[in-house]
Amino acid sequence: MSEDQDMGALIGRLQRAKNVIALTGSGISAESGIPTFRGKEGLWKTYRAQDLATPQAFARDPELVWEWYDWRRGLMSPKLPNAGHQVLAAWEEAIPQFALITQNIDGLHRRAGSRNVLELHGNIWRLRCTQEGTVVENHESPLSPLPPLCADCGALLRPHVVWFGESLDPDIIGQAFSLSARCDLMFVVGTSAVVHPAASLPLAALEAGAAVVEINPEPTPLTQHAAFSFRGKAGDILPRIDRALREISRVRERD
Ligand code: BJW
Repeated sequence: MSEDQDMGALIGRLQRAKNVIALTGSGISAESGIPTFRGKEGLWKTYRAQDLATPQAFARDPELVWEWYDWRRGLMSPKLPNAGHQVLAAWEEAIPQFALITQNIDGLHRRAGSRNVLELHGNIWRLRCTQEGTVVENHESPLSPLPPLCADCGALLRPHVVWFGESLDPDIIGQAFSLSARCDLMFVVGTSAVVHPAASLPLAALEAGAAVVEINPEPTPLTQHAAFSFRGKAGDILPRIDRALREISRVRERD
């Protein structure tokens, strides 16, 4: 199928769909200047995940882990949402049953205007008390003191993110699975689709008979199952899909 035919078929599916989901990963923020994890320029090329993104690493050396997160907060702080985030924010308004699920912790979907975002892996702008479990919003960059301490009890704070080997918030992942099991179209944007349980969401959607639309410059383990595969950057492809959708809706309204 040519890309034009693909686009036409996708717009047809999108217009007929009752429940639409977008599942995003770090690739959607790459064009905002935030590094991904895997791949040529990914964070895990320079840092070992097990040294930084596990509860064991934090228990061993909280200062080292906090230095890394503080560095990433500094890097993310001036970054702005890109055209890909903006299209998904617009779809929340334009598509009646639309849900946005992200693995990203950078907060850029909310900054783009998305209001209902299921953040599977937490948010780097929130800190959690290691004693009391209370969560506070904090945008200070750089953080002082480092590592930060709880204002109420003085215990160590940790980033409110999900590390390897930790469970996801059961409410959030529960909602994500129940939405996935009743969607008819799922966009999977900018994720290598290897980290579970997030990578199981498209599989749940497929099992329920949904069509998966993958947007990624590189193939992933999901590609073979995708009904539509757009090999390119989210900041190019999502606006193209959005323009095609608006054009067809405009023609329909006119006729
Ligand atoms: C573009 C682009 C552009 C570039 N446009 N695209 C079942 C099977 C096997 C293992 C497990 C399993 N269940 C659980 C596990 C263990 C583990 C896991 O999945 N490991 C795998 C690696 C094998 N999962 C867990 O531990 C999870 N916990 C859990 O399940 O608890 C219960 C349990 C524990 C242990 C055993 C069994 C059960 C927790 C996972 C937490 C992940 N946390 C991180 C860090 C968050 C905090 C932080 O940022 O510091 O989350 S790891 C990292 O990976 C981050 C991401 O959200 C996540 C996914 O990465 P993502 O977003 O896909 O990024 P990349 O870099 O991988 O891909 C980027 C993509 O973008 C690429 O494809 C590019 O091509 C593309 N791209 N530019 C569009 N412009």
